[in-house]
Amino acid sequence: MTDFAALGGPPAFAEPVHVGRPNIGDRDRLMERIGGAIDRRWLTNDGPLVREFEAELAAFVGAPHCIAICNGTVALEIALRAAGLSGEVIVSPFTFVATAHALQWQEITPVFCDVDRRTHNIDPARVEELITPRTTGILAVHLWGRPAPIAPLTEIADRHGLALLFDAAHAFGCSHRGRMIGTFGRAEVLSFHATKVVNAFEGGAIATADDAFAARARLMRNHGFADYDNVTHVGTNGKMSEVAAAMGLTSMESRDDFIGVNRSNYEAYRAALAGVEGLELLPFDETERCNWQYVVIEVDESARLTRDELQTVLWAENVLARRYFFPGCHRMEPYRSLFPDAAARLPETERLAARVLALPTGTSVGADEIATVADLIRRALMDGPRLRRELRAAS
Ligand code: T4K
Repeated sequence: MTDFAALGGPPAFAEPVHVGRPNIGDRDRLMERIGGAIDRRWLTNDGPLVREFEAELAAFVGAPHCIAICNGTVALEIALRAAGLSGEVIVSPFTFVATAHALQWQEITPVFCDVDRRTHNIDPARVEELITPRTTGILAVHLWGRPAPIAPLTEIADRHGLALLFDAAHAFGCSHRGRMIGTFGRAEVLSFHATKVVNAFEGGAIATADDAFAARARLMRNHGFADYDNVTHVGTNGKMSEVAAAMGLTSMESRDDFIGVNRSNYEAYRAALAGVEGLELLPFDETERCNWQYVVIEVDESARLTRDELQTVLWAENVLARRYFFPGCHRMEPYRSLFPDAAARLPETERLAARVLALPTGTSVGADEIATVADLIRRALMDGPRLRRELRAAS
């Protein structure tokens, strides 16, 4: 056995092993669909592939309306607008920065609410104390595909007359109490980015049961055009292209296979990492549907390396494990400058942002890679004191 690459040994992998390698479905079907779009000379603007993709999404999620959008971030922006939000919106800081940016981009103030240390989702017990006369809504994230506390948030939103929206970018294909994510709140926003379980290269969607909301979102997606020459609403260009929908449809056809691979990858990590001191693999509720898209470990104080030291060791081995979501939105600009005292109010977010590491999974990662990654983690933590000493001496 050679030494760790961080200490001069050869890396375990010759090529980088990424967290977000796209799942690729049936190439022939994809090319056929793209060819059809080219033959039709209909490339974007509510084309037939986009409509078919929307119908597939609506049937799968069980939402009356699924509006395909060019990406998840613009889908969030349009959903916030269609819900008429302004002033302040309560949101988790432990998320991809797009969640907060979608608010700030529209001059809505994101009010960061701390998360629950166990679920990593917004803590409903902390939401109410952040409501002010300027609050118009709550934007909750189903982080890692684990549903946000939907029932308590719904109760709080109803009692205070607030709109409740969900950032479901991680949760396509997941369920809560037997009901699919995409059917809760005023609307839910999905992402079909290349790194997601189902992808459209870039893509997103708004799922809602509210007819008027859906009609507004559709108008806003296409510059507010209700008809030729007739603009009835402020809007943007949130349209999905036919090429993106071709990928989305093809990806949907392999969805169950992708989820199956994610699940077996997760189980392989679980078996290989069992009993490693100071390390917890984030669990999922196995009584619900789950996309198993993120394999997330928490490295706690009893581990022999910090999360950052472990990441350094893994990166040297070409294992590009990611510190999702470090350092927390509240520590990124413009929020760091706008809310310099936020960290003190967000102890659980601070704690998690220092402990969490996402490991490579998806269809480009197989049993051998997982065995090697898990073995590296196990050996690194066992050899922690020596690694720490030598890494410090070298820096
Ligand atoms: N809300 C939440 C909670 C989200 O997580 C996201 C997106 C959004 C909203 C916004 O949805 P979109 O507007 O993106 O539809 C990546 C993704 O770009 C982003 O979509 C995703 N969340 C986030 C969690 O991950 P980065 O900054 O980590 O991307 P990057 O370029 O570092 O890529 C991640 C890994 O994937 C790298 O190791 C490289 C690998 N990769 C990436 C791409 C694009 C590939 O191997 N092939 C590829 O084609 O954000």
